[in-house]
Amino acid sequence: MLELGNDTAVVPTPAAATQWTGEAAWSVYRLPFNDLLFRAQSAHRQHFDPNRVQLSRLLNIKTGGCPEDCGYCSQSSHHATGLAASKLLDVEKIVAEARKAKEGGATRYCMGAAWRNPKPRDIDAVIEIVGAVKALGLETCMTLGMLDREQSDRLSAAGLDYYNHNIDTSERYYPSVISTRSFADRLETLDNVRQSGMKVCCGGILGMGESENDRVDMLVTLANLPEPPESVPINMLIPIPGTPLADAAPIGPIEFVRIIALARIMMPVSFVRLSAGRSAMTDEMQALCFFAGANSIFVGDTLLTAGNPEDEADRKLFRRLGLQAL
Ligand code: SAM
Ligand code: DTB
Ligand code: SF4
Repeated sequence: MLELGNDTAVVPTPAAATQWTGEAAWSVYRLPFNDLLFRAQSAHRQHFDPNRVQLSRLLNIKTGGCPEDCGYCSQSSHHATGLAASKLLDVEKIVAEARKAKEGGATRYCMGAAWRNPKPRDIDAVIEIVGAVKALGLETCMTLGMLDREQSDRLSAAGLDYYNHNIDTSERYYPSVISTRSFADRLETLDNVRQSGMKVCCGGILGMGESENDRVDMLVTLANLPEPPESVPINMLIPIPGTPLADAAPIGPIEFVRIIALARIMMPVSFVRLSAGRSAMTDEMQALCFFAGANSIFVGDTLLTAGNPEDEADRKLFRRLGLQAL
């Protein structure tokens, strides 16, 4: 249970380049809500325009049939979700979708493939895709599973701007969600991506039955990476029928907003993305997330396989809140 701290003056904030301890992060997390949000909004204003939100758009370039057993995922071949598997999409189809995304205001195009890791011929194909999407003037991001150093070097040389690879939860809770790869495997790929010179997009999912401590510890791992990720997606679990987490107890909105605020305080110069799960959030909850320091979203009515708010709903929300696309 959350115990509210009542002495805000003694709550520590590590100086830049200092490692966060679990205790320090927890003592910020448990601040009275108003103090936590004030701190998060103050940190946000030091580094960002508080009324600008970066827009990314996703495309699933290879759907389903994935050999990993991630307990949340519609695309795992271990779960009977009824999703049909596809092959890698043609570059022409991807470019046509990317062009529409750009016309809709997205500045970054994120492409996901349901692979454990890319095979050599997959890398050749995605390198062609990176070049074609970049030629439209969009930033590119890909999430293709585990990468070895040679693969990440090749993607970096091809001009891929970001690589998304989430740690998903705390190291302690990770084996309750995924058994086919380890937390250490995730960190190894993140290290390869960083060493290759690409920007890192790394976050996780809330609402998988983890404790509040697990959520805070996930942020401690992210903030303590040799360099924090430039982009931190915070997903709210979209429960998928047929997966082991289909009936997970939903996370409360206040607990969700606390984690967004803590992410903003612990990684003040990173973009914090309010990612999957917005369709199940009220405008008020999203408004609180933006106030707590979220400054990026996915736009478009589909994420990879699951739904996301319609463009018109997001336009209306931005008008109501006076927000503008970055
Ligand atoms: N196969 C690649 C991998 O796992 O690294 C990339 C695709 S994977 C679908 C990208 C991320 O989406 C996952 O790491 C997870 O954080 C998020 N995600 C997947 N299914 C989700 C769900 N049902 N609800 C919320 N987030 C989800
Ligand atoms: C991330 O953290 N969230 C995005 C992106 N990275 C690739 C994916 C969300 C997937 C939501 C479930 C689905 O569409 O299947
Ligand atoms: Fe595969 Fe990624 Fe889904 Fe895990 S999250 S099952 S690795 S597509």
